[in-house]
Amino acid sequence: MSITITAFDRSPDRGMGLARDTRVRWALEETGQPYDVRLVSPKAMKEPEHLALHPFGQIPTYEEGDLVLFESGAIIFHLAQRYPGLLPKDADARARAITWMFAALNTVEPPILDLVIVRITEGDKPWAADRLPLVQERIRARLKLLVARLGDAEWLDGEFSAGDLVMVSVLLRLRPSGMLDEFPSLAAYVARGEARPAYKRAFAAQWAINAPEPQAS
Ligand code: GTB
Repeated sequence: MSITITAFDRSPDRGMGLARDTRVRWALEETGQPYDVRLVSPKAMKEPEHLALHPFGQIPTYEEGDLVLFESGAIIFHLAQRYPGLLPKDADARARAITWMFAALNTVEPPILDLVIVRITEGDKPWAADRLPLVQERIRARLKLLVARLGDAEWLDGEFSAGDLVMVSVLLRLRPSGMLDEFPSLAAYVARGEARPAYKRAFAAQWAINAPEPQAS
């Protein structure tokens, strides 16, 4: 059954790989599944055809035969359950890897998204300057504990898993702010994720669509 995902026709990050289709592409590459991409404009995302796939009018979506999914975490979880490569065989290790997926999405990603909101989306609001340090401190508090748990390990729990894939993808969103570099062990952890051949293929595929046009001299 062929797989089709959706992505921005032109990602606002201009190819940095921060839009959420990249993590889904990465999971597809890790599990060795070929896939097609349908590019969607911001306007088309809010039209009935796309809303039938994604109730909130966003990307990414996932279609495989009659199965339609949305939410990057759910899509990655589906791929990890269906195809080998992203979850350990041992039941307890598998449950722990799934726990890390949830931790990345529910505990680490929210304060990072708050930072994006306060710096960019609401950066011109009068409260933004007061709110910024509060959000930054919440992120630091959380990441200090993540650093402690990761320790000297290569990955969060034994072999690389879907938990690492989602955590690395979430932490990547912090890079443009410079805050990732405050945590060298996490920056190195993210770099290990980016060094995986599957990540490189996923990044290159989205770059091919989103890379800025060369400027005429
Ligand atoms: N919880 C959902 C998931 O994980 O799939 C969130 C999906 C989501 O936020 N999708 C965004 C979207 O469709 C694109 S990825 N937005 C359009 C809309 O809501 O109308 C978020 C994103 C956007 C831009 C950057 N960037 O420029 O760096 C990074 C990430």
